[in-house]
Amino acid sequence: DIPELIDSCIRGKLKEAYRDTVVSTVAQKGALLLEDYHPGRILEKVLLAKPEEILKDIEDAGLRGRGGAGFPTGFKWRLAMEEKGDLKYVVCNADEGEPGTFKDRFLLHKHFSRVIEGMCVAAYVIGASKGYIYLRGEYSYLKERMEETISQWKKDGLLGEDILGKKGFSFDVEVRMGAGAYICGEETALIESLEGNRGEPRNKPPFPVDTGFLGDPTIVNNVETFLWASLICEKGVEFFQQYGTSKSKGSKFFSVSGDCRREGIYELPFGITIDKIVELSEGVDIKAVQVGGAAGECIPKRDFHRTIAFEAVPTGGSIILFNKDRDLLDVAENFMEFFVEESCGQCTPCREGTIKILEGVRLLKEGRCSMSHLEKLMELSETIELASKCGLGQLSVKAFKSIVENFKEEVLGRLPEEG
Ligand code: L3W
Ligand code: SF4
Repeated sequence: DIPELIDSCIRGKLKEAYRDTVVSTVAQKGALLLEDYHPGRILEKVLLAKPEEILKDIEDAGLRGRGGAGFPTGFKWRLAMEEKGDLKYVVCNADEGEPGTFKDRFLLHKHFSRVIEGMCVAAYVIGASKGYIYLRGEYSYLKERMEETISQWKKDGLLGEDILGKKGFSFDVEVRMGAGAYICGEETALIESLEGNRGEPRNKPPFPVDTGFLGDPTIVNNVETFLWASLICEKGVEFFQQYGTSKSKGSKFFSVSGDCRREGIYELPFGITIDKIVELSEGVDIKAVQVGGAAGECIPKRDFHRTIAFEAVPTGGSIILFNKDRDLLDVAENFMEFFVEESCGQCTPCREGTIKILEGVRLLKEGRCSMSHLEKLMELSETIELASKCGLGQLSVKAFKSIVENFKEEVLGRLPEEG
């Protein structure tokens, strides 16, 4: 209901010129009912049930990973649960590094206990005894507070041996720092880094669910995924499913920034149109919206009817608005510089290809790129997508390609006349 959405958005309007404020279209019924939360209460309930019953709820809810790829969380947990062995791990991917994404920072700051509780639920389901939170290097200022909360959980018997008196259920959590490398958000690079190695992606398969941290079964989930898992256990499957589409259930946290009056964190239902987000955030003269950060698609105004969902336009949470005065080649250049800098250098298509695309974008900006060179850049982009080893390389050219394809007039207008 659009009027109701706008109304609740305005009531939750940004109270301060700071991003840690939530605007929500689902404030009345969504995750923002977090105020009545008491650490450990969900866990008490969970420990009365069998791990299989809890897993069934996560599966029935249709929770999908909130980090970007949307892999079914319940299925991932089931694969890890079915693995044999005493040592299993739960890893929270808090290496939020996608340009334009800052929703996990908010969740770690304001709702960290929820995240720990979600990790405990996961540990109970898969039979893990140790958890790690891999925190983005730039978020080091959150570490002390997070560790204080973890200590309190230990004091309260919510972490440690025989949690809440449940014989045999022991689980401990530790914060480990990243060092500012975007690639460490890729789960296998993250695991390498946790092991003390250089953060470089591994080949997949094997997947971490069977061969993860130190070679043992490991689940890696995004911060927000754990938060939703705890909410599903607390409020039930129906609560979670009240929003969303048939393939992307629930609502999601988004970081909205760029040329709008209300930048901030938004909790919005999957299935929302890009148009609606522009309207809610009070974007002015918006000609393009970048969905999914540097690794995402640049959507033109004529396509703002498209919806945000894993089966439509997917995102881990980053939405950046660009107004009519922005040069989208500046945007492409900025993103390509980012990937050149962040490529781990392990495979050639990504290491060398991103440099070639960046050079091409600069030629385009200077009006020195011929049509045939542009065609070669598009071909090279496909090679990079197909031949790169990990998501970073595969998605590194998505923004560039979508800018060329979706803003043809603007880009072709930059070719030299003879081109
Ligand atoms: C078991 C199989 N598990 C897939 C698991 C896999 C992973 C998840 C998604 O990320 C996006 C992109 C990047 N058996 C499995 C299986 N899995 N098949 O499902 O896997 P995948 O390969 O589809 O995607 P991905 O390469 O993990 C691609 C973004 O994620 N990205 C992530 C960054 C996230 C953060 C964060 O959460 N803080 O930084 C990194 O590349 O942009 O959108 O768990 O194991 N047959
Ligand atoms: Fe490293 Fe890029 Fe290859 Fe990924 S695609 S392994 S980031 S060089």
